[in-house]
Amino acid sequence: MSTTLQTLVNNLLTTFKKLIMTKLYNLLLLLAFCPIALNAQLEINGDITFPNGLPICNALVELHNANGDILAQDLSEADGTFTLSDLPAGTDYTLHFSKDGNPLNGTSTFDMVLIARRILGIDPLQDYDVWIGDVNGSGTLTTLDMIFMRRLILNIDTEFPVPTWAFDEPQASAPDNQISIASLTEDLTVDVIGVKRGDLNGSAQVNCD
Ligand SMILES: [Ca+2]
Ligand SMILES: [Ca+2]
Repeated sequence: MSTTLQTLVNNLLTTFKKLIMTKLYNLLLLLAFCPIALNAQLEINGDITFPNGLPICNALVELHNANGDILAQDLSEADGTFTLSDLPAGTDYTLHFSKDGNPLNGTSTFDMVLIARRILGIDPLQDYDVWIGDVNGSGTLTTLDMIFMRRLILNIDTEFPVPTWAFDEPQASAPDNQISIASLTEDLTVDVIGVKRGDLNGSAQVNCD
């Protein structure tokens, strides 16, 4: 074999080796990232507002799986938004909502008067009035709710029979502070309405600090 031919063969072999090494490297790279690709990292975000559209801050949002394990949590920002990131795709997830606060915040005898006027039909029932006024969780607005509000105002009780804040999807009839997610296969955006129970005229102060 001539020297020129030998050089050509050597060059070809070197090029071939490089090609093989590059392909092998790419394959290893693909395998390394494969688990992440299979276990898609998804996001649930949303907006928590009062019925009038004003934001609700510092509401705790938790994502539970079917076993009740908390997979992620976030507090809503001053603009009412929240984000749960790096979520694995899956089924039977539930979003849970809650908010700390004094049950008396925004609840006064004036709210009792407003409930009485709605019960008596003097004022028409507005959207979310039942969410706000149903402080015993019966699903209806009755004089019993007025009694529980009165007990709270007089410090006979320190809280309502139901959570101080109610959250749910806008179209829910009776809020249960949960939103079910049947299947999480892609990023999801949810709209959430929240109300402070026992505060018909929306006088509750919300501290976003
Ligand atoms: Ca009730
Ligand atoms: Ca009020």
